[in-house]
Amino acid sequence: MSISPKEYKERRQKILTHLNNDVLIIFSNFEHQKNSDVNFDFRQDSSFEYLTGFPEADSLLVLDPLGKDKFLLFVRPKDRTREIWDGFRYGPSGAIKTFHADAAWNNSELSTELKKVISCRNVQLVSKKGHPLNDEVNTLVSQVAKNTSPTTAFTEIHRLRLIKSKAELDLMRKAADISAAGHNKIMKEAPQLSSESKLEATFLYSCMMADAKDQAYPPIVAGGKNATCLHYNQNNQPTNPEDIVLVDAGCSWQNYASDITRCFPVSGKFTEEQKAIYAAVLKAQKACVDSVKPGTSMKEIHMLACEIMTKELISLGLIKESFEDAMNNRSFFEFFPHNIGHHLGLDVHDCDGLSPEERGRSDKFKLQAGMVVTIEPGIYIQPDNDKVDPKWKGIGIRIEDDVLVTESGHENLTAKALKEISDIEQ
Ligand SMILES: [Mn+2]
Repeated sequence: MSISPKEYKERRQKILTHLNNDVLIIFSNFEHQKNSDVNFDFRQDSSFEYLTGFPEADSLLVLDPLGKDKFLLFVRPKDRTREIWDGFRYGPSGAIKTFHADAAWNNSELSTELKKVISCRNVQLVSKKGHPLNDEVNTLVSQVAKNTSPTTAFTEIHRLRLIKSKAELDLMRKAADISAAGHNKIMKEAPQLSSESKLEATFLYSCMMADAKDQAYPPIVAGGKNATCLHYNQNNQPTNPEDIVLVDAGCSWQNYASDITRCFPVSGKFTEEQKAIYAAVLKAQKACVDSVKPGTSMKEIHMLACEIMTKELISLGLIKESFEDAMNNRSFFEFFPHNIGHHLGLDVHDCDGLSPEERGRSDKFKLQAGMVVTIEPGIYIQPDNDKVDPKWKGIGIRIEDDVLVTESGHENLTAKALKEISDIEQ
């Protein structure tokens, strides 16, 4: 299971067609130092990955629609010493043989070979500060290219990435299944685990035992009031039996992300207040998942969540206004200060090369079959919210699934992760 060479080629073909006569230059990612000679885990640049599948740092992709050779790569040279220390490198010959580049060179040949391609041409380029070739490429472009063009091809790549192919969906299903199993495992083992760290370890263990070594983003494992911090990721506090734990975690599989949030009581039993908030979020979440279909917009789904949760918050006495006033005043915002969800794919917050409107904040942009979005309403009652009865303070609930838009409606890719109150308590 993986993306075929044919599919990579089709992706490049679409971008080559889009370019007219421009040359496109895309940097790979580069190694980021953690300390001394230790680097952070390397992760390929998503758009570079999308068009090449080439996994190495310090590379450069050039697409030339007018050239005899259209798919060009500059890569790290074969180097016996570096390979003994750091591992295998494909080198230019591997880039051609395994990744089907039309031509490939060592990075050191950049000045002569790239110069030939871009001389007197319009170039589309997004700089990547810190990449070892960044300065050289920018200097060359300013010296020998005709001009730089607006970077429409980058936007186009993100537009293509919005719609997932069958092969991409297979990878995303795999990631979703592994993550769902991880969530179910920690839910089950939580009563025996006394800290956020141990819960996180259990999730990571479950993923890695399924050979998913990478997480799509750092897990959020938030006990008690820590769950009211949206991107809490210290994950280092003890958990108490009376706490709810919010776990927002998802592995990636061949760079494709999953993104699941579940909340459960450490003891296995919700208190009345926890259960009431959980039920309110679950009601909104299920209605929103059910509303996913082609032709609807993320904005509409967001408003549905706001309406349902506003009604619930009014009936629980947390909002003390009429429904109309509460909606007009956006009173829900204090409890639900984020969007209903986001696109999911190579990136956890996918396709950020598109405007927020095109990613879902405008009614104009409708969901289409093949898109994958998260649906993740939440209610967070800040510990310092003095307008509410103290019994509610510090409760934070979010429930998140990954939902594929299909021709006929939707498919919940993460339905296997338990979320019904009775299932959780069992
Ligand atoms: Mn998410």
